[in-house]
Amino acid sequence: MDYKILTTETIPAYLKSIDEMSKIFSSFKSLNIEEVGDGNLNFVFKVTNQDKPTETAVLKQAVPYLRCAGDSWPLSRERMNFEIMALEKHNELYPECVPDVYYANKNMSLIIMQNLNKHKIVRSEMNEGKIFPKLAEHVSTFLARTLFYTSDWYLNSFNKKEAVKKFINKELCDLTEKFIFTHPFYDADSNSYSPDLLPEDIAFIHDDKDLRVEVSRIRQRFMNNTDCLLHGDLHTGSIMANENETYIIDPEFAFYGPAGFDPGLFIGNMLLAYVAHSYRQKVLLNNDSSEYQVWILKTIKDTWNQFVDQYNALWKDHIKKSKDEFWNYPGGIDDHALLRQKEITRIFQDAIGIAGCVMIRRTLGIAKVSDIADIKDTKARAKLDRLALQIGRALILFHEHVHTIDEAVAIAKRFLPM
Ligand code: ADP
Ligand code: SR1
Ligand code: MG
Repeated sequence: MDYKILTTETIPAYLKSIDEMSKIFSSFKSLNIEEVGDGNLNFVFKVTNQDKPTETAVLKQAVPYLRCAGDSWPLSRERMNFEIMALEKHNELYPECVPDVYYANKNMSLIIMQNLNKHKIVRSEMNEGKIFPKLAEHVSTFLARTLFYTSDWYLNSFNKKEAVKKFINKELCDLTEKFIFTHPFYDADSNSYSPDLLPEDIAFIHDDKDLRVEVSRIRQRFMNNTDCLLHGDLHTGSIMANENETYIIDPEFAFYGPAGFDPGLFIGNMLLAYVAHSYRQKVLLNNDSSEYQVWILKTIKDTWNQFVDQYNALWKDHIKKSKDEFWNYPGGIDDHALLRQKEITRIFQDAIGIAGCVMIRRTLGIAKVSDIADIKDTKARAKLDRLALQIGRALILFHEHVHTIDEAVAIAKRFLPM
């Protein structure tokens, strides 16, 4: 079928025409279709058989433009091909935390997948002060498996290079290069600033030459380092969860890049939530304790530390099982520990620099986060923006000087004690 943009009206007939859908829906007569897309790029529909509500699915389709900017900003639909390929890989590596894909069609730039109707977007829930007890465990496992099993430490050189080629995601990498690593650091047209943020707050970032140097170095590593397959957009809006389960969705930015990128996005977004809760907790949730901020920082630390443990264990196990002749000598596995430690430190420092970029891009750049941007009191919002800028800048400038997650978190606490 040639590409057509689907609508709530045309979806039932389209689904009926697909053989695979008869496994999901026993009838197509009374489907309820609801557009629920709140992301920046695509359209997402929930489809439910009103006669049998357990028969349900989510249809996600890419349109040939950037949804949040409208059709004046063309963007090829190729992004859906990357989402399809990445979901397939993620499902192979960690099926418990990735939605089942029922059907995918590259011509139509769409996927039909499991409706995560028992799960909610983590960012929105965190805004309300909800705790996710398994978040660190699941996110760290996702990171360890996806970053290790797609890297040269595991794959043979030919397969790795084939995979890098398959995941050359030029357009979405270009968005990241512009919107995370470039525009927020000067007065670009695409930026937007919250109403009460003062010119000197913006100049604090835009006039800092050392910051431009460091950001350019981080962007250069992003553009040239093909460590492993990344999710590419692993923020708290790409995670759906409940108390027991966690799902990682929306990997259309997937590409081969530096291993620190995904952990850095996660840490940066969690730190934005930490900043937001210095206001949300007291004013919106009417709670004077800092318990929630404590949970956020603990989750950051647990995620990183559990990632390191699992990444190390996968790597060590692989070296043992593969009997890699390079390390296969008495004491070889102990010597290998030094390589693991140096490599993890490199990933960590990259992640901290990227977390800093995330905090600045979500404050001055085109795409905000609801944690802070939804706060109506513009004076309070500007205060949070200022904190995000201060913490983000410090993380970028000092990323090569921190060695533990506790040190990185201490930087955030220095600007914003609980
Ligand atoms: P975009 O690519 O535009 O960012 P997302 O993949 O982030 O789109 O999806 C947008 C929204 O659609 C999510 O925030 C979530 O509310 C909803 N959504 C996406 N996938 C699912 C799913 N499998 N089950 C339930 N809701 C989903
Ligand atoms: C204009 S695209 C803005 C952002 O939305 C996506 O979720 C990515 O984070 C991208 O940078
Ligand atoms: Mg999204």
